[in-house]
Amino acid sequence: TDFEAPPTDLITLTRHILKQQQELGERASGDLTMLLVGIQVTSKYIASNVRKARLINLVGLAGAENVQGEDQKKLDVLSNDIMVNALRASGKVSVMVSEEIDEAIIVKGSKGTYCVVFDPLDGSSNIDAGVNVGTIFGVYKVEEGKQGTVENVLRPGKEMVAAGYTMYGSSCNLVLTTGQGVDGFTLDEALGEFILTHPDIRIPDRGKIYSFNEGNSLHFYPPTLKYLESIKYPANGKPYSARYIGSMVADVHRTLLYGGIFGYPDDKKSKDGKLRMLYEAFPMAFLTEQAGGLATTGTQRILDVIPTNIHGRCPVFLGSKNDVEDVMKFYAEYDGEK
Ligand code: P6P
Repeated sequence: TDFEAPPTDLITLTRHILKQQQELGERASGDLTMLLVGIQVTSKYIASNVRKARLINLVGLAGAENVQGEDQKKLDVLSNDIMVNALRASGKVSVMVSEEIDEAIIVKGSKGTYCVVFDPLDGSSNIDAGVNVGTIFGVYKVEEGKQGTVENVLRPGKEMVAAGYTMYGSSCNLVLTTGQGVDGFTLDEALGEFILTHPDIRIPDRGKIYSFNEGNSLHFYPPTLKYLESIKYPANGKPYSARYIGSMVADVHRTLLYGGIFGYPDDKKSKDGKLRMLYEAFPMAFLTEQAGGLATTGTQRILDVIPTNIHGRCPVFLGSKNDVEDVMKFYAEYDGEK
């Protein structure tokens, strides 16, 4: 018969995380598992709100009143509140940094041993147009014997123990690394479970797509301009294709799956670029490297950069190994004005 029996050995995100914990044996306390399960719940809740945003008038500017006359919450404010409350409730977190909040949140009296940095709804300026948006998060472990303070998050991205994003689009995809490769999950809304659909994501060594906002070309430094020239007018007569969604989670997700390069360079207008280190550049660089790609500022590995400010920015070029190496060559040759 052509009836296909439903799968009976579903690997849910929870099962996947538990398996990784079991593989770590005694070394794993289970705290990271509980933390990631908590983050998973926030992604499901944000997904349901993004999905119905227009229907329940959740898009648009904060401060306006909705039909019930309540203070309307912009979707990213709502997403932020969901994450802060869930992370606090997990009891595993001592420090939080959110793109939506100026100061770091030190969780009073927490015995939590993790610090979570996150952008609750990255790309939300696109949401009114129905473009994919996402949650990006990174996790540091509080160093032995230290109290949770802001210093615990002013650390290079290479010290993160986990990172991931959830993309809210035609389907809801959660992509995660705990330093043992990258795995992608798709939300089955009927089950309310993230199901493993993209095990062990590996980015191709070279792609055919470049993803830059070329509207900033007027301000680009020569290495960026020369690199773009080299793939738009290549000697082999086969230019790259341009794809730019303007929502980092969507542009990085496509880059991880299809290969190629995503860039948000520093330029004369934005001396450090636009993307934030802690909760945009570091998590995406961690994921990219874990998938076999590279992530550079142009002159140094992104994961080696040490932030001095929790909302500090850095230039980003990430994606297929060979494509990112091409960019680095143009930067290495350049000794001009920066
Ligand atoms: P631009 C969205 O606002 C965001 O922070 C990232 O998600 C995205 O990659 C970038 O900014 C887009 O910036 O200047 O190209 O609109």
